[in-house]
Amino acid sequence: MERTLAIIKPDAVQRQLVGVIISEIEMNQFAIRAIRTLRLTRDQAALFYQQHCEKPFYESLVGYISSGQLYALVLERESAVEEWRKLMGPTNPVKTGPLTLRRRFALDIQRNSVHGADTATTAEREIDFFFGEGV
Ligand code: IDP
Ligand code: MG
Repeated sequence: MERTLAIIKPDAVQRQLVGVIISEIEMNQFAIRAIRTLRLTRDQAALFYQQHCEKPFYESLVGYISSGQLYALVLERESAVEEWRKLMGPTNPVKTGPLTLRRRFALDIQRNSVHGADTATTAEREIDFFFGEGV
């Protein structure tokens, strides 16, 4: 069993897609081990995405992810990191291929509805960020 950190991003929360996304999570054999809703401050958002601080879209990304309520979730299953990324689909919502969450719900490359950690190590760091140690 492996854990990953998922986020239902503000664009999806605002469009009331939390329920359908959680249904997809449960239908794909993930166990929800923790869940919380919160709004990040700008400083917290800047810290969460600090790996992207050199990118041209960084300021805009920080503004967007701190623009409203989000849901952070700890998901557990076999190969959770890879399986959640597969269910989310590529960063840029494409028009063809499997019907991923991002293909179904993303508005554009930035407002792409869901986040997933990229490795098991990153997942544990992101779980600490949202839930503190002990989760
Ligand atoms: P990921 O979320 O698929 O892991 P990353 O490259 O880690 O993608 O980027 C983090 C987030 O930054 C993306 O989910 C998206 O919201 C935003 N983002 C990535 N690339 C761009 C871009 O080219 N323009 C605007 N926003 C972007
Ligand atoms: Mg990433």
